Amino acid sequence: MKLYIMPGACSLASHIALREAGLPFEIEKVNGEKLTESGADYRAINPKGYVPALALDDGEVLTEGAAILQFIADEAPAAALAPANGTRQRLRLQEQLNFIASEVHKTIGAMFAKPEGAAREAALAKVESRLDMAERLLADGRQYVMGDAFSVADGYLFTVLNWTGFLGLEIGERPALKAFLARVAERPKVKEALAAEGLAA
Ligand SMILES: N[C@@H](CCC(=O)N[C@@H](CS)C(=O)NCC(=O)O)C(=O)O
Repeated sequence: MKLYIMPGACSLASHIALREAGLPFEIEKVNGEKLTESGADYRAINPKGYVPALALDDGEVLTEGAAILQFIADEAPAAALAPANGTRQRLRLQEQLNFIASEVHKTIGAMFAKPEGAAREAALAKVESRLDMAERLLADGRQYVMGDAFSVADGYLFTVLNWTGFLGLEIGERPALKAFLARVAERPKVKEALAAEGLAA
């Protein structure tokens, strides 16, 4: 398998999942001109042009982080990174992955475009409300998004919350989120993934 990434982007969640799963994989970086490290046209590999994409050993290319994360979890059942397919808990994982993708990822990600004036105020208000939602989710004392066991959702939430540091945004008075970020950052496989992408938590 080969995972296409941009360092620190949402593809970091898939990278963390691959390491937590203990699966063999390669990484290839994609640059802003949509060229891979080896000089290939990334759009010929993933016509969507964005990361992540996972090239499977059978030649298929899987896109969309939430699908890639579940594929990785299902390839390594012993790592218990997702509840079993067909269960209510799997549905709950999908609920959280969709929340992270559409509400947290896209809301914080929008700040990289550096909106100004009223647009910035509106975008910031949305970020604050999504951070509040994530704080409420974790505030019942659970260690991770799905409870007390790490799942693929945690690497994803960690990745997108980590962007607040690059953006100069404050997590603020949200103790559960702060503790969650510190807890995930301490995981050896997360440290490995960050180091491999040239990042620190
Ligand atoms: N819907 C996609 C969104 C992926 C996405 O937003 N990728 C960003 C990095 S976090 C990207 O590659 N942006 C560059 C671009 O869109 O050209 C998913 O959930 O995987």
